[in-house]
Amino acid sequence: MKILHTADWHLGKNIEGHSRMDEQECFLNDFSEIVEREDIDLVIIAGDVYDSYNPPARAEKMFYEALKRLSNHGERLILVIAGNHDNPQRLEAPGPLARDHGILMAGVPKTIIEPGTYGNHEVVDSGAGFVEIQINGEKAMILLLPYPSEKRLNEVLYDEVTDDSGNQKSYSDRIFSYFNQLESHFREDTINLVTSHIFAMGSEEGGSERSIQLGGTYIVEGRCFPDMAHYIALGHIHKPQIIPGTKGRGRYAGSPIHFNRREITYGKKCMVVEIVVENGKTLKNNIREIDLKIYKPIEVWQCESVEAAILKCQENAERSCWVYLEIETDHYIREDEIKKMKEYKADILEVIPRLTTILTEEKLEKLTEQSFGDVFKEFYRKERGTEADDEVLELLLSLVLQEEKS
Ligand SMILES: [Mn+2]
Repeated sequence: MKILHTADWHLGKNIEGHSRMDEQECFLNDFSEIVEREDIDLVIIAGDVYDSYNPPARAEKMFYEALKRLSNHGERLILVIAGNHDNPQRLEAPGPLARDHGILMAGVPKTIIEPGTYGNHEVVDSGAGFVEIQINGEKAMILLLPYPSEKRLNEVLYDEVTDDSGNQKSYSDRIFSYFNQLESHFREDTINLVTSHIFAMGSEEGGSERSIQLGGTYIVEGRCFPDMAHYIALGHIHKPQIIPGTKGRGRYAGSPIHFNRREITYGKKCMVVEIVVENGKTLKNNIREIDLKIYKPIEVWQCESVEAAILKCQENAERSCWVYLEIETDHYIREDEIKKMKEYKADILEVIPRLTTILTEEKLEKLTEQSFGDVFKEFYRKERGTEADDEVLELLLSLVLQEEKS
């Protein structure tokens, strides 16, 4: 079975108020080509399909078009789980229509995917937290944990919320219990998979995730994931990486595009996993990363002057990129100067003035030349319109002196 793991599409997400949906559409087109080219059997989308509970209509349309193309009339199964950004009920809502296309959707941990025909394939068994699928004679058992908020997790754990002495179990311990209970569904003759949208301990944040861990309580340890899993497909972290403590079997696919300037130092990927199980033996378990294109890079331009910045905008007018413009200057950048830059380069996200160091030093020198008393006298004169009398000045200086000594 050939599986493609992706996550964190965040359809409809903006950057500084600018839409990224053109780029997301490019990604979705290329993504369906990858899926075709790689001859994928199962696509797993591990949460955060949308960026918000209330995505723009265009984002929803893009998602449905992509699903339709990916499924290829039910030829290929697609499993979608909700992330912390998705509205779980809304994500599941098109389920009845999606089923004919071979699309399985799970919004919350207690979601049960009904057994039966999905597109050209079968769901042979299921319950809260697991689904067994059959694709061309190959069987896969998938443990599912759509984004488990505290409340959603407790709805499926019943007796597992407290330990033997009645103390509340830690979040990580509860996730451990959850998978521990479900692990019995894994068999030797099935391809055993896990998918969730969760923050795994020791993973490195990409820089654009909305925190789901409050003071570290929502972090799960690598040992929480079942040992028998051939592959663990996670969402939430936007930087592609191996999940610590999973012996290389667990991955974050990461998001398909750079969402902000903190992310531009690393590439974007999706994962192709090939697993072959025959007569209770794992004959193949390969993970391969596929690099994704950068459609419209986020760039930081450092310019030595306003004139240099305008020139750079002019020279790069035809290039497609988002720009943070950092400009060294000794004055506030004027409206008309910014207008000129934006005439050449519409996709300037922010103009950031950097006061030149020479100027700052000069100012400092000027300030330190004067004694504190002189600076105060000047201030008093300006504020009150009269000279500060010696008594006030002495009192102030003695206070300053005391403060310095203590
Ligand atoms: Mn995300």
